[in-house]
Amino acid sequence: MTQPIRYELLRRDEHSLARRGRLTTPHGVIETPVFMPVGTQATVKTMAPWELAEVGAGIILSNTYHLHLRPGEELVRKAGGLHGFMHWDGAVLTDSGGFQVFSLADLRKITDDGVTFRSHLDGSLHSFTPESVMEIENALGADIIMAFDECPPYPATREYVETSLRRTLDWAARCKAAHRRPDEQGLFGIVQGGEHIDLRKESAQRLVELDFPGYAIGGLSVGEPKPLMYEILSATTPWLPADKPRYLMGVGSPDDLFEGVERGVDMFDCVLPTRIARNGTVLTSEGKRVMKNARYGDDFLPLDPNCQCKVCQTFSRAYIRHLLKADEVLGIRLTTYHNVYFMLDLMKQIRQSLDEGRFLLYKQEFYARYGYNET
Ligand code: PRF
Ligand code: ZN
Repeated sequence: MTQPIRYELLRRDEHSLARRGRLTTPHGVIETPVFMPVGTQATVKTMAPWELAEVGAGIILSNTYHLHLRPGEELVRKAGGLHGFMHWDGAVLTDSGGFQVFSLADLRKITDDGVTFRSHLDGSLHSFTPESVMEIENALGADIIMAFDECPPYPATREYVETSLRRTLDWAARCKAAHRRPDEQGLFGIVQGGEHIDLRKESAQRLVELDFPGYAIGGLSVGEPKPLMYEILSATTPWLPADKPRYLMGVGSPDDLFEGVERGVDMFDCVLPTRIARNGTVLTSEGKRVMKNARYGDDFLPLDPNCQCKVCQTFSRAYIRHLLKADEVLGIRLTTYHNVYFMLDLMKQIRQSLDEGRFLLYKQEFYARYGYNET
């Protein structure tokens, strides 16, 4: 059997745990560290797949929970999987629903077998088990699929986190056993354990014994202070094998990318760039800008004068502000395009700084210009 997902460690940073690597998938080679734009419903909101390719996306994320509820995995399978359905020939990763069920669904009931819940769309009754989630993810056909896990809330009692972790570890083994397309889709395990570093260690070690082609770190950025998140991250990545990719789930503001890379993370996803774009906020090298602000009314500069994206090469702040104020859909298309370009370009700069052995220096420069305080 050939592994569908292969990771090559190209270079380690001398001053941190940061790594430069390369991920080979059935739909392309991905340079890491990488940022994955979020396409929850088989679309990165407002962006056509050719635009995703244009801004340099190599892999996007989609969601089992949403696609199971609508339009259903059977339709997606018939269309040739997510790649055929949405006409995206880059790589795709599907999250397992182990997070969305807990954040979106109603009347959840969790047992050792799985979770029953009511759809947030129409109240219909559903159940997810490790076996049913693998069946759905096999039908959706992403290159990387995630194990079904429970993401405990923050804060939670240690007792709760421990019980939940036992269940998540058991579910990881059941997912591995139920995966029917192991030579086409790589299944990643997910580390949980809340804020408890001994549980994080145990979680990582037990998953490594199960031997996955990649490991995710879940249960972070769920309301805990950022310094605590970074502390848990620092205590987790050393327990993961150096020759496999590490994915920090649902985390990816510009500072999170630097802090995560510094601690040995290779993959990130976050709705932040696309979500804030739709309320008119753009990311720039000098920090965020709220584009409906009156100060941009007669400002004919680009969104970010340091950005090479097509939007910044073409349109002014004044025009984009006008579109947003008039609720013209082009407005949020342009802010989304720019924000996704910004995140992908930022990660490209991070990779280049790693190649040239100046990652921490670049981090310092970026923070100074963006307006973050060094941590
Ligand atoms: N588990 C899964 N997906 C996730 C998370 C998790 O813990 C998170 C937490 N940041 C985001 N997405 N399966
Ligand atoms: Zn731009």
